[in-house]
Amino acid sequence: NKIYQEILKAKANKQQLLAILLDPDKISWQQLDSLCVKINQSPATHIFIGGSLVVCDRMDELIISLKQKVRLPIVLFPGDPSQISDKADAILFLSLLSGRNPDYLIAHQVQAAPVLKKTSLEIIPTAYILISGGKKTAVERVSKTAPLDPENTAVVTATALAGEMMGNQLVYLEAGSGAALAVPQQCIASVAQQLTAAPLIVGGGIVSAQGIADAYKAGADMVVIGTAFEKDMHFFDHLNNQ
Ligand code: 1GP
Repeated sequence: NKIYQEILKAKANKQQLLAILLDPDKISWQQLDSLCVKINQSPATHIFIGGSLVVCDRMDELIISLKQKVRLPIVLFPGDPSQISDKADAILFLSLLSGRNPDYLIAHQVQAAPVLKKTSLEIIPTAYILISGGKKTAVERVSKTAPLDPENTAVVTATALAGEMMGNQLVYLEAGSGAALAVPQQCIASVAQQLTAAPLIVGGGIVSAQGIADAYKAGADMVVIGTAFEKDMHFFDHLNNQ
C-alpha cells in the first residue's frame, strides 16, 4: 500500500497534498498534451480520475496517456463500479456514509470487490461524506442521498469518526463538484481535530488560492481541485498572483 503510506508520511511531515480531479467526460481530449504540461507545472501531488456519472468508456485510454506524460500517482475516484480501470495505481474504495442509500453503502462495493480482486490496484477504503454546498450537486442527484448540514458539525464529525472506526483509511469531506460553497473551515477543523489517524481530504467548490489555503489551515491534509482546473487549465499559473 505504497500510495497510502506516502499520504501518511506527507501528513506526518505536514506536507500539503493536492489532487487534480479529471472527469473523462469533461476534459478536453484535444488538449490533453497541454493539460499534462499544466499538471506537471502545478503543485499537484496526485491525480484523481472519475465522476458521479461518467458515460465515456475511455477511462483506460485516458490513464495510459496520462501515465506517459505525468509522473503522479493516478487514483480512481469512481462514481460506480463501471469506472474501475486496472491501468490506475489505486482506487478510493468509497462508502457514502453521509447518506442512507444501501447502493452506495454496500451494494456497489459488493459488485466491485470481485473485479478489484483481479487487479493490482491499491485499495484505499475511504469514508466519503457529502456536505451541503449551497446547491444540489451531481453526487446528491446520482446517489439520491441528502448531504449533511455543514453547520451541524456534531453530526459531520460523528460521521467521520464512525467512518474511521469502521476501518476507513481516509476521510473525504465533499461539497460536490462545482459546489457554490466549499466545506466551511469550522466544519473541516472539527473533523480534523477529532480524527485519530486518518488523513483528511477536502474538495468541492474550491476555486481560489484563498480557498485552498483556508482548507489546509483548517486541517485538510489533501485538497481536491476539479472544476477550477477543468474550466481553466492556467488555474495553477494564476494561483501565486491571487
Ligand atoms: C469533486 O471534490 C471534487 O468530487 C472537486 O470538486 O469540481 O468543485 O473542484 P470541484
